[in-house]
Amino acid sequence: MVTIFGNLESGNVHKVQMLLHRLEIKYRRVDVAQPRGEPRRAEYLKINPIGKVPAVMFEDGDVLTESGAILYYFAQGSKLWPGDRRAQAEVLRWMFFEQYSHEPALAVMQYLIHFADGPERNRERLEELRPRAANALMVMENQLRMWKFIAAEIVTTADFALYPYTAWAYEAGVELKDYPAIRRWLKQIEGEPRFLPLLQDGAAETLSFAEYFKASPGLGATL
Ligand SMILES: N[C@@H](CCC(=O)N[C@@H](CS)C(=O)NCC(=O)O)C(=O)O
Repeated sequence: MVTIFGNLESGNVHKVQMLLHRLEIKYRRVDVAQPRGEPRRAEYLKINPIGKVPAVMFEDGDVLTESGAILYYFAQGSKLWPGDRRAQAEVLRWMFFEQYSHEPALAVMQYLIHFADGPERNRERLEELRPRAANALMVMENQLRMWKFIAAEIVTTADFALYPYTAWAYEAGVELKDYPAIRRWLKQIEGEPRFLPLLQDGAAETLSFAEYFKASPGLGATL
């Protein structure tokens, strides 16, 4: 079985869980949580030297990291990844947008408010990120006024990439009332088959950090 490393509070992890759940791929999850500093622990750095979640480990011990690369890998051959080269580039365009312009504003704001030292101590950084988040959301809003989904008229991997931190915008201190097309799009995704709500675990089995690493101390070891 594939193993995914990451916690439920991470949107980057959730997008991978959403996709695996949608595609009915059975997996187990090891709870590696940023608020507890676990991605930076020596045991986990052997799996992902960059110290971030998500990572996935295949049964042979091969590891793949970066949520976008993981989505790409699993979506191949499904309807979530288009066959046409130009359409594929469009999906990638939005996935790169998510990683460079959207997630670095919305995910960081959410983290600063809920998991770091709190909004008061991070006021300056939050003020700096707020216009960037608004800009990213406006770009999405304009696209979604014309298109049903973000990269096509049907749901694609790019929608999975963008869903979690957009749906969590209120946790980043951003209201979506001025973004009606985004609100419509969120509802559409929530109405997709086998939709996995935020904070819900889709894993067949879940292990704590301690349980997994006690049993698998070496790189590539599987239970
Ligand atoms: N580009 C990476 C970003 C992953 C990322 O930033 N993960 C956060 C949790 S959402 C993390 O593990 N942070 C741990 C840390 O920075 O200490 C991806 O999309 O997979």
